[in-house]
Amino acid sequence: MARFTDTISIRIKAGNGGKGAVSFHREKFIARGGPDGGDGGKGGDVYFRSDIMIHNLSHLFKDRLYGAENGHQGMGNNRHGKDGTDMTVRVPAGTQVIDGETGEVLADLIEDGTRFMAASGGIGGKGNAFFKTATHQTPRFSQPGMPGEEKRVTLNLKLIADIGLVGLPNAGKSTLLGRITNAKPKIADYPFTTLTPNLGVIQKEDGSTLKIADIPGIIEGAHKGHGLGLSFLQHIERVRAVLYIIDITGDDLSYTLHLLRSELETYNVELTSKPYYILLNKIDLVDDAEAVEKRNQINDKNVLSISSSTGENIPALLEILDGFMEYHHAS
Ligand SMILES: Nc1nc2c(ncn2[C@@H]2O[C@H](COP(=O)(O)OP(=O)(O)OP(=O)(O)O)[C@@H](O)[C@H]2O)c(=O)[nH]1
Ligand SMILES: [Mg+2]
Repeated sequence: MARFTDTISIRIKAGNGGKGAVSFHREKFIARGGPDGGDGGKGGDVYFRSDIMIHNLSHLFKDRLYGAENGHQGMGNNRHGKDGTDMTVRVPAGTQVIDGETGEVLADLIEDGTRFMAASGGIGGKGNAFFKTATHQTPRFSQPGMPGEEKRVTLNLKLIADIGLVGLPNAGKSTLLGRITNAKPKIADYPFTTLTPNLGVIQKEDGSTLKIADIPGIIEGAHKGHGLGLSFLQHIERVRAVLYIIDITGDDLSYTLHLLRSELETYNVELTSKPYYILLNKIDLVDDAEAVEKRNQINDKNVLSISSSTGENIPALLEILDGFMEYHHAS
């Protein structure tokens, strides 16, 4: 699996403008032709373009220079130089482009296919033909091209998902993601199997999609850096709804829920005011009596017991997810 990269700093440089040409018209039997040096071409621009097929920034290299082509020189016979080819850096949807010096957010490429010009190419210099005047018929000079813009930018990816999965390590978040979306996350019977966020997509029949983010497990004290900390919560900051995944075989489910919520709250209180559902996972491991007793430990109406392994109650979960999307559109 490609490494998940949250943030990276790179350099960008637009192309310089091409130099204008110094040239004089030559033709048989015409002794002294006029100036015919064409203008230089414009330097290429540097763009960032969001692409939903890319999920992280790991294809980019830290501190590398991403440059566009310089404009070509003007030529004789009034031919203009070719413009330099643009450089387009593809980034995942959800990438912020931040000015490396001022820290200003230059662009937030949320929608798929959004293009942002981050550095513009220099214009080409004028050829000597441009400088011909009534009193100065034979200018022997031309303009150089303007330099292309150059800067350092930091790219910061905040995954864009509709729904975020939150739970203790080993609760079955990744198993659930693998069951209901196209994602194939790593699943294992030990904590912190997931080290970097996974994004899964549910493709609906009407053509719409529902994106779900599976993030590393959270433990008590995560806000103090315990476990993997909380920084990856930035990837679910923009979700529409949160699913708390709790292992039903655990001891005190109410405490687990409280712990998850208070960690989220410490990070960003908005996360706990979003629509949510509590999923008691691994129901296949308990008998009916225990399932009822565990369910009653949680004093909340938004609770559903499921099994990510056997698929029990997954259809009901999918209906709840649809409800979240409608809720969002209505609000
Ligand atoms: N019996 C049963 N086992 C499950 C169920 N869901 C997940 N598991 C098992 O629980 C273990 C942990 O599952 P994961 O999906 O890796 O858990 P996670 O929450 O993503 O864990 P981290 O990535 O470490 O935070 C694996 O051995 C899964 O096979 C379930 O519904 N029933
Ligand atoms: Mg996992």
